[in-house]
Amino acid sequence: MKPKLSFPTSLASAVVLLCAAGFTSTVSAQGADSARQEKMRADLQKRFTAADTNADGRLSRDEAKRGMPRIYRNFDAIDAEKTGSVSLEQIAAFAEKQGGRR
Ligand SMILES: [Ca+2]
Repeated sequence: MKPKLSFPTSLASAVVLLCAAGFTSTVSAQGADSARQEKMRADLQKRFTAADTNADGRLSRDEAKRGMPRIYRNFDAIDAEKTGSVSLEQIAAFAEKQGGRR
């Protein structure tokens, strides 16, 4: 089997994409909106860290029940892969979807 040597290239483009994404959200036309979203993310992170009592970076159903009841109520929807725990990313995506609903 021939080793795939494209990794550095794809890593570089991933970095570029990430930077572009960060740039776009910072200079977004809806400045107030993205500032609000950033604050929401920061709040979420704080609450997530507080709720993650065993500090493994994921929220189990029990941890959600105690620390983030709203997440607990929607646990099955967020934990779509049924892993038994949810990451901050999954919660953030869920929260943004909820917040974006008008
Ligand atoms: Ca945990």
